[in-house]
Amino acid sequence: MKTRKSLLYLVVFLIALTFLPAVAQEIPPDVVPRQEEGLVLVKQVEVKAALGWVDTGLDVREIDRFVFRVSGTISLQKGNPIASCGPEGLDLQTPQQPLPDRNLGTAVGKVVKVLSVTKDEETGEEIREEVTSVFYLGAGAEVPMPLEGRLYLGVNDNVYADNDGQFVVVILKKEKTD
Ligand SMILES: [Ca+2]
Repeated sequence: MKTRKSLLYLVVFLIALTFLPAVAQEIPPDVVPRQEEGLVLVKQVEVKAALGWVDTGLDVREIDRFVFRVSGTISLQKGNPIASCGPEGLDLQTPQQPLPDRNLGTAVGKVVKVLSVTKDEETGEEIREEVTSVFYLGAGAEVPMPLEGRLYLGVNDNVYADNDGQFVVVILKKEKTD
């Protein structure tokens, strides 16, 4: 009886195997970087909505042009059914967001250039003087880097702790055409 059961499992497994290629094709085309002329895949980054700004680990230069493709669903308030949104965010703007004129919860990026790092003599605390430039991504955008520095990705929200879900951001770099 036991062997028959395992045989049944094996058959089910083999049938499942034959369907695997079909399943693989169902991945949304936005997530899989298409091989396009002039575009080089740099990396794919998971942007958890509850973590605030995510460091991509990429140092960019002003001459760099990146193409971002964003997918996924997040919640801007865990448990609230109307607070769920895709990379374009909710049809709502608040003055507190990093980009106040864009939708709440939309995907955004920023470049941070550190000008100086000094230590407070008394508290020992690190004082960073930096310049920041935030830009819009939505479901996808081509963005010339506004300054030289570290690239971060996030969601256009000012209260992160109550968020849930994540965006997946595919970062492609535009090759120079001239
Ligand atoms: Ca929130």
